[in-house]
Amino acid sequence: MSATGTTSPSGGNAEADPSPADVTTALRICPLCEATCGLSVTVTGGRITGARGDREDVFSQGFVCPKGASFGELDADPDRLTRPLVRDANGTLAEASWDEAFAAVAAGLGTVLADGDRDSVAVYLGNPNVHTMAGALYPPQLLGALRTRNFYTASTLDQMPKHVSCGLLYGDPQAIPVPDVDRTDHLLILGANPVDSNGSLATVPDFPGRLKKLRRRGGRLTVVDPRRTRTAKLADRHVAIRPGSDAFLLMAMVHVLFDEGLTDPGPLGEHLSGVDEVRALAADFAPEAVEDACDVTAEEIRSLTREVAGAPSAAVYGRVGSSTVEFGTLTNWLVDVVNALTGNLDRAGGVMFPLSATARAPRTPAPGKGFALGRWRSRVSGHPEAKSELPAAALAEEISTPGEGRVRALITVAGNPVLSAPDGEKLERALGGLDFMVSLDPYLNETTRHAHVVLPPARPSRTAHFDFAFNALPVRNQVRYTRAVVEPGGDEPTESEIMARLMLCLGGRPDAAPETVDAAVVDRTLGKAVADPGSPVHGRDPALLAAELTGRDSVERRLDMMLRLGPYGEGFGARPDGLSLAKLLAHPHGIDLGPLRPRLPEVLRTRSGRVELCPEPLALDVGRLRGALERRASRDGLVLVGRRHLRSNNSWMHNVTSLRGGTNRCTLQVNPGDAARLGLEAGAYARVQGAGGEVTAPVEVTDAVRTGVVSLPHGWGHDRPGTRMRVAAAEPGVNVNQLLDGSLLDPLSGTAVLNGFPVQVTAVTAGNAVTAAAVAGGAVTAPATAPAPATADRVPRTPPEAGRT
Ligand SMILES: Nc1nc2c(c(=O)[nH]1)N[C@H]1C(S)=C(S)[C@@H](COP(=O)(O)OP(=O)(O)OC[C@H]3O[C@@H](n4cnc5c(=O)[nH]c(N)nc54)[C@H](O)[C@@H]3O)O[C@H]1N2
Ligand SMILES: Nc1nc2c(c(=O)[nH]1)N[C@H]1C(S)=C(S)[C@@H](COP(=O)(O)OP(=O)(O)OC[C@H]3O[C@@H](n4cnc5c(=O)[nH]c(N)nc54)[C@H](O)[C@@H]3O)O[C@H]1N2
Ligand code: SF4
Ligand SMILES: [Mo]
Repeated sequence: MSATGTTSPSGGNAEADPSPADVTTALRICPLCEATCGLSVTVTGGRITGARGDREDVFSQGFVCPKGASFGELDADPDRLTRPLVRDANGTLAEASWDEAFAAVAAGLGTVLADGDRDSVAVYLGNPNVHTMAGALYPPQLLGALRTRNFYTASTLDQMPKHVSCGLLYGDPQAIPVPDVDRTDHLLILGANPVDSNGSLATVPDFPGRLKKLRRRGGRLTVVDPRRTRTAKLADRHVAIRPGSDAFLLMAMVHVLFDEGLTDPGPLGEHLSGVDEVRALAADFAPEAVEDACDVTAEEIRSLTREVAGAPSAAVYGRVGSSTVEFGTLTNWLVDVVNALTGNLDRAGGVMFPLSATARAPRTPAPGKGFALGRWRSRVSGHPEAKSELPAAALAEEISTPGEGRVRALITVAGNPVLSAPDGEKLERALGGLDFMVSLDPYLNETTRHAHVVLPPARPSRTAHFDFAFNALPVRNQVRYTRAVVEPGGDEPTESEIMARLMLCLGGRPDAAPETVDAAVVDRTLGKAVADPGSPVHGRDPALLAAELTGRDSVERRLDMMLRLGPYGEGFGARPDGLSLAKLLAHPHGIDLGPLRPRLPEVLRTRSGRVELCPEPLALDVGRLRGALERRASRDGLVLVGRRHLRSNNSWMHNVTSLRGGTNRCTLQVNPGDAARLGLEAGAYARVQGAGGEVTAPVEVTDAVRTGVVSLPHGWGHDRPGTRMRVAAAEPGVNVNQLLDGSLLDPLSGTAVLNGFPVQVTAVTAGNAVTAAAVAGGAVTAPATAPAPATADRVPRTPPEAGRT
């Protein structure tokens, strides 16, 4: 195993001295959040011993956060699996060879598929899929081969409302405009906390620094959030809205825009349809009509609207807190409606469509096929599909409800839905009843412990990185690629190789070479390209083009092909200065492709060829919003919202010692007024009850949350037996999603309502019958006896049911 540097002039990874004591530096793009910072890592004897921001990175320019700085520690986590696990005849998971593991996958999936029901195999793709090359390259083929309708991802726990609203507005669910943070005069953020999360659906390295720069250059920052977050603290104006009511606020802003004659779409106007329909829909939502529902005064709504409309440029940006809510799709739509009506859609300083180096090259604008929703429905509850996905919240019932079409096998890739999705206990019971489950994951965790086969990918230091997903969302167009920092050993397949072999298992060829999967894609893609009159390679011989591809493995050759055919590509000789893998390797710190540029109408794929500002499904859903207005104003119970911590990442980074502790704890934040009313004391325990169960967590009294709102972070609850995340298990926290029963969804997108749902909170006192076990199970304090570290070869098949506390 040799450490390799990526800073040689060739950009390649010049072979370094193989001596284990040798210290080299190498570049690696950080895969831990959407900011995609360039890291410069120190490698000592094949191990990462340091990580800092790469100052020469064309995009992140040296920025790094505590998670990126802990890249080496995460990479070397001793709890990370290094060999596959296969469940033996006794039902215990034991280490096996890769060939044995793939044989077990081929047999397990083969048996279920042999019955001829393609929907019986479900796929769940978790969040890190968007942070790996493999997650972009193989799932489309995997799903194409399976042709299952049981396709689930973390998107329906996150951003599906944005895909649906963009699909309807622009005809393409991937056409997501991002706030032009560096040039805007006014940034209005709803339900996002980029100072801690570093942004999402907006790839913005050093988001906090850029917000400070915005303020310094005289721009305004407004933050709408029921919590006074670290982002809100940077703002000129913080609007502590009542959770779940952003759709009302934005509707009222639209109302004011029309009412006060502030609409001014500018040059965008000629590409817009549906403006009058939107005006009519907003008629009922005057600020005075919504102020009680939002708990924001009509006066403040009006002045906020005037500020946004009056700014030379403004960008409205909403994320998780505006998405995983009852009116998530409406809210995401209204964000872009305000952007469009104020002329800020597709202009510098507004929100803009990035252009990735591996995207399809721009074409002459023309009407497209549009975006269809609800082409099929889920078997049990009849949820409509969105983007071919069914709601993650419905996976459990699709497994556990008998009948034709029942899910009997599950493939999870980089997902932990037992903690991330509503009602993990129900999902766990369902997983226990599967005929077969395979998980591609480095950890034995709350979800993967149910698998029959666990396939751990090579650690990130041994994996190349290219951001297929996030290069489509950057605040500035750019392209970067980093090769593996340490050469993978022979028995450490990369995620790409594992995914390719998984595909081959489906075809009954578990032992075929993984490269054949990539070669087939290359053949198909080039075959299409040469047949396309708009392509620079039109009419050429695909076999000769394939022979031109460079790269040291089949994945790199695919990347080379995508770069060459892409919008900045060299087009196989057609544009000699253009991009190719070789060119990218010659620029190890990346290539800046310039500021975002207007892209309308070329991005549009709607049937009309216009921005359809008032699509019918959304117009209909406004009826539901109107109905809720009455009920809302009078509601006075407590609702729960989530939060993210800078040193945490969903459910899977609680195992990194240096990121733990301090303020990164699973506490229930309560406003002092509510605490006094409910008799809750700081440090004492509170019982939180919701429709799906209850949890017990320590109370943190803070005026950072508004009244009527409590906050508990997600991704905790590491107290299950049979997992192997020893550091996380020592301080497990509680699973906030156990408070949900999975029935509360944004109906258009199938996205779970994870924010702004009703809870009851009571103080836990000696007298009110909370058992010691309940507190220990849910406590954040280390239980007297930490769960024994589960060894991989002693994991019970059906874990004892956790039972609700
Ligand atoms: N209450 C509440 N719930 C939430 C949220 C919330 O705000 N509040 N947020 C939601 C959001 S935004 C999201 S995205 C979802 C996330 O939902 P999931 O994606 O289901 O959950 P994660 O916790 O991100 O789990 C990631 C899994 O990937 C594994 N992993 C890490 N790196 C790799 C890798 O390189 N390869 C592979 N194969 N596996 C890897 C980890 O071990 C872990 O098992 O959670 C959602 N759940
Ligand atoms: N450090 C860290 N970084 C992360 C992650 C992490 O877990 N930790 N996760 C990554 C992932 S998967 C994602 S998707 C992104 C998410 O990135 P963000 O969307 O920035 O993340 P959150 O911190 O969940 O911000 C949501 C905010 O919405 C607020 N909120 C809740 N309900 C409402 C509401 O009804 N209205 C309004 N206006 N606000 C509301 C919450 O108080 C919270 O501050 O972060 C990514 N980056
Ligand atoms: S901000 Fe995100 S990408 Fe940058 S170092 Fe931190 S975790 Fe990595
Ligand atoms: Mo997410």
